[in-house]
Amino acid sequence: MKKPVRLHHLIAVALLGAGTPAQADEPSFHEWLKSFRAEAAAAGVRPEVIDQAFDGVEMNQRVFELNDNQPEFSRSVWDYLDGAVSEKRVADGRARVAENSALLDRVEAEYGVDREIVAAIWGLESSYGKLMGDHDVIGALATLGWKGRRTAYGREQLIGALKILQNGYATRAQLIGSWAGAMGQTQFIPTTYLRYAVDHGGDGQRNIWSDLDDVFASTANYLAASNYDHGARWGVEIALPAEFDYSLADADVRKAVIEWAGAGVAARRLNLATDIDPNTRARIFLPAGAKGPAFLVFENFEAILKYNRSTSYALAVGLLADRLAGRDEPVIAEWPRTDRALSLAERMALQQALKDKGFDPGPIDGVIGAGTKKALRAWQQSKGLPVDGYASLETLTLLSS
Ligand SMILES: [Ca+2]
Repeated sequence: MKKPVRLHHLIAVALLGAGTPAQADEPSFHEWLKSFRAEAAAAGVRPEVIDQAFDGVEMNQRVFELNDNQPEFSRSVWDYLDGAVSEKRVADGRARVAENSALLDRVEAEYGVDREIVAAIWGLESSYGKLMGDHDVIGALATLGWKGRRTAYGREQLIGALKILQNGYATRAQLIGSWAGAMGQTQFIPTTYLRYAVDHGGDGQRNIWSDLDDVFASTANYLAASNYDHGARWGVEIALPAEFDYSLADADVRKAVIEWAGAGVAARRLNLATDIDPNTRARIFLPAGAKGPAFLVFENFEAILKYNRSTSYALAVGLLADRLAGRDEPVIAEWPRTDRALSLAERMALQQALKDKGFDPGPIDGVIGAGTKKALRAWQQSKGLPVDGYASLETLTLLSS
């Protein structure tokens, strides 16, 4: 029984950095909050704004649990897509798009962002305005800023939230949102709000909570700033040639569509040679590794990733937008539904194992991002395995043996 013991040991070691163990010299939440006032003041927040914002603020223990269970990172991609692009969400989305058609058209014309993409983000972020989160944003961000794995994020966003109050963009009571401080129907975090929220309705308020003019325009404005290409697709499902070199399915390997077609890559529904501009830059994305569906993704996929760095999220936005646009194109290839998603502890154990073997995955944070995938590919290459960079339970077991 050597293997399981080794795996559990790795998980236990990785978890040491994950939770929020109390330490003797660690400040209490309120002690930390008091000390943070100087940092906020140095960032230009007036003392009376800080007083008002921090009056009665409470630590939010749920924040830590929710941070460790983000569905777009912790669930398998097929499981996540079943919920994110459910038939109900498609039907609700079509109804909400029809109701707001004129406004979505105006926003599309002004910002050059396709209305279905704006609507799909709206659907994923808040179920079209129905679920905006019910956490006190100041309390949630102060909790993240106090301790745990995301203190830098929490502190930066807390200062952002204080600036929103200082500038009079929102009242203290309005600052309600997700456990991570994402607010309103677009779920903007404070720094995103400060940079990209717009007053489209013209009433002087950037109201992403209840003014659909501002909700749609702010989302479109953010995507436009992320180089969204109007009228272009986000991606297409593809079939890979036999004997495909999976090391080419890498976020850093971008080629013109014509080059991919020349290498034997074929779209499942379109003709790559005639239906897509042959010079379009694209990369191959394998959400579930070599065993699952394959996609060729374009610049708009990268723009959606600026909104949320989860590739499952970006894929869900693209697939939902296609459905809202009337393109009923379910994914053709089968997902490996018998696999299960790795837990946070297992993802961290996988990163630690890679690091121990000399393949640097970057920070041991449980996020399987570009750094981890690169390290995983290098390890797979060294073992003569398919180089798909996919973090499965099978991979973790092999790494731990
Ligand atoms: Ca407004």
